[in-house]
Amino acid sequence: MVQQSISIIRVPFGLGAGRPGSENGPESMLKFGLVKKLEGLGYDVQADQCIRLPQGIHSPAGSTMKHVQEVLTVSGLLGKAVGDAVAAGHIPLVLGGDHSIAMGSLAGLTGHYRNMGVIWVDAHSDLNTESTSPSGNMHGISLAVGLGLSHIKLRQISEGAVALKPENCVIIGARDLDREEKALIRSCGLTCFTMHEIDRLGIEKVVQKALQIAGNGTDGVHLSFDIDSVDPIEAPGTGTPVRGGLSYREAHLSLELMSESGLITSADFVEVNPLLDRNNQTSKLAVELIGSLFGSRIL
Ligand code: HAR
Ligand code: MN
Ligand code: MN
Ligand code: MN
Repeated sequence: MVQQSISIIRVPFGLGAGRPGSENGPESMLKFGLVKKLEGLGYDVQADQCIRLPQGIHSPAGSTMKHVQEVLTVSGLLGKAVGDAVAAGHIPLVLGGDHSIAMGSLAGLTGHYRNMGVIWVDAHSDLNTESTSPSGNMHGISLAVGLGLSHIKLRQISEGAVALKPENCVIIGARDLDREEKALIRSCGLTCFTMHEIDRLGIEKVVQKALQIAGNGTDGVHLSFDIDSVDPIEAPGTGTPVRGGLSYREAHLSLELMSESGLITSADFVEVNPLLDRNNQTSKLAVELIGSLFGSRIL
């Protein structure tokens, strides 16, 4: 059997979040053994790629959204790197950084996967737009950008990118939604499994349904995993923690089921903030969870 290759793409960028620290996420995940873990699972791992904001990129002051130029520049570079990884036959694994970088992943990926499904695991829905964002933080609009609901379009980030179809997009783990985000979720046609549905149905059913929706007629499924989906008891090192999240086992089981499905063709792991962490618990958890996605099992 041919050995599968994973291209790890580090994105030490945190200007899309409201507080600093997530730019240190990639180094921290690598420091706690990510490459060894993936190699131990049988993959050929490329870990040399790092997307940095070039000097001299600054957004004009006074606009409602913060650091738009910085986010778009990094996203453009990331889109190119992700597209190259897919073209080379590798699985792109993007390490954030804050969740605004998902715009770059989606832009790069949809150039190849024209009908891509997305599973967005997050305490939030990241469905604000320029006109509804309460914070001006770009990490709160990234899924809206992916769906073509923002003024910012994927095709201005990467040439040839196309908007996601809401009927193939699923959010899992939501528990902090702004008013306009709720209205959008009800009207736009995507599926949102909040913590309420997880409590009622169980995480196994929820993930199975999610895989069915994201995999239905699509040519790839991208997992965008925001570590704040996990309960802050397990993942305190993140900028916008919200209580009542996925348990340690629910988080692992979600990724184990996605792994078993064989449907996931790329992934982001974002919002790990080492500055806010306790004993590196969150970075270590992220490494473990990535392991589960790529086939690590208890027995
Ligand atoms: N909904 C809020 C906003 O748009 C909070 C976004 C929280 N940030 C994230 N995204 N970590 O998942 O500002
Ligand atoms: Mn997010
Ligand atoms: Mn979040
Ligand atoms: Mn809120």
